[in-house]
Amino acid sequence: MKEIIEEIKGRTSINVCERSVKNVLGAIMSSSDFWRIVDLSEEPLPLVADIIEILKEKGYVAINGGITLTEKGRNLVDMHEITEIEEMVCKSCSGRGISIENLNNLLEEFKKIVRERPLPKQEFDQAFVTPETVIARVAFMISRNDIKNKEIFVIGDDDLTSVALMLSSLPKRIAVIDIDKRLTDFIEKISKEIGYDKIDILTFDIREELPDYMKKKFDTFITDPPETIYAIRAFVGRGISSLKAPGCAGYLGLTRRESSLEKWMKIERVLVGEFGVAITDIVKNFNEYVNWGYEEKTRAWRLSPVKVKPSYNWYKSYMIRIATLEGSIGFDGKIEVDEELYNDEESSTT
Ligand code: N4P
Repeated sequence: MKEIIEEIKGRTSINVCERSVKNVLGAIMSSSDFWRIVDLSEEPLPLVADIIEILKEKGYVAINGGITLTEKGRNLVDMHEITEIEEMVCKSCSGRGISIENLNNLLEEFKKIVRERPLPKQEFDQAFVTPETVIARVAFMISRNDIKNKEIFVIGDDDLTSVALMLSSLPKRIAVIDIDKRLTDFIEKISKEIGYDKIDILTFDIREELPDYMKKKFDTFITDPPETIYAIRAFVGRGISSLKAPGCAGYLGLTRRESSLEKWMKIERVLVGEFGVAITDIVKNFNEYVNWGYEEKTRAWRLSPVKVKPSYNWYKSYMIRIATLEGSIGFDGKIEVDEELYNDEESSTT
C-alpha cells in the first residue's frame, strides 16, 4: 500500500492518502464503470484516473471495457479489509431530505417550459441540473424561509432556477445574471410569456464588480460556481456582497468530482474565514446534473481509462447553505483571470 501511494504522489499534485486509494478500491468492488467509480469513491476524477492507472500497472486491476479487480487485487482488498461502498440513499427523497410532493404542479409546469432551453456550452462550464433538482432547491429554500416575500439573486443560471422561482410566484422580486446571452434571452422570453414582471435580467460577466444598485439589496442568493478559488470569490463573494443584512442566506453547489478535501477545506476557509459567514447546511449529492453532451471534448474523457460515455447522471454536487452574520463581508474587486476561472489541477469537466 505504501508503495502504491508513493507512486501516485509522484504522478499528481493532488493530495492523496491511504484512504483515497481504499476509496477507489472499494468503489471498484461496487462497480466496474469508471463514472460510477468516481461517483462512489468521492475522490477528484483526475486522482481516480491516476490511482486506477497505477493499480493497473501493478497488476491489481484489469481494464477491458470496465475496471475490475484481478486475483492479486482481490488479495489486496482482503488483506486491507477494504469493503464495497454502499450509498444507502432514501428512495422517496433521493437523499435530499426534502419532499417535493407539494410542488408537483410546479415541477410539471417547469418541465414543459424548459423543453426549449439552450443546450450546455463548454466555454462556460455549463451543465444543467435535472428539473427535480431545481424544484428540490425551491423546496429546500422554502424550508429555510429564504423564498417567500424575499428578494432573490440568481448568479449564473443555466439551471433556470429563476424560471422555477417565477413560476412559484413566491419571491417578492428576482434578479438573475448570466454571461450567456442565450440564457438571459430565454429567461426574458419566458417572463414575457407568463406575464411576470418582478424580475431583472442582466447579461453579465461575474469577473466584473457588481453594479452598486445590486449591492446589499437581496435576502437570498443562489449560485453553482465552477470550483476554483477565483470562482468562489467571484460567484459566492459577490453573492454575499449582494445580501442586505445579517441573517440572510446563500446557496451554492460544491462537488467532490472536481475538488479534493484539501480544496474543500480551502473553500470552507474562504467562506468562514474571509467572508465571515456560517455554514448552516451541507446536503450530499443534492444536485444531479444531466450529462452535458460535450463529454468527449473534456479532460475527464482524456483521463478516463475506458472510453465509454456515462450511462447515468454520475455528476452530482452537495448543496451548501451559508448565512450572514454581523461582520460578514463579501468580495467586490475585479477578477483578472480568463480560463483560470474554470480550471485548476483538480477540475476535468470543462
Ligand atoms: C460542471 C457543473 N462541466 C459540469 C460540466 N458546474 C456548474 C454548472 C452549473 N449548473 C459545477 C457544479 C458544481 N459547483
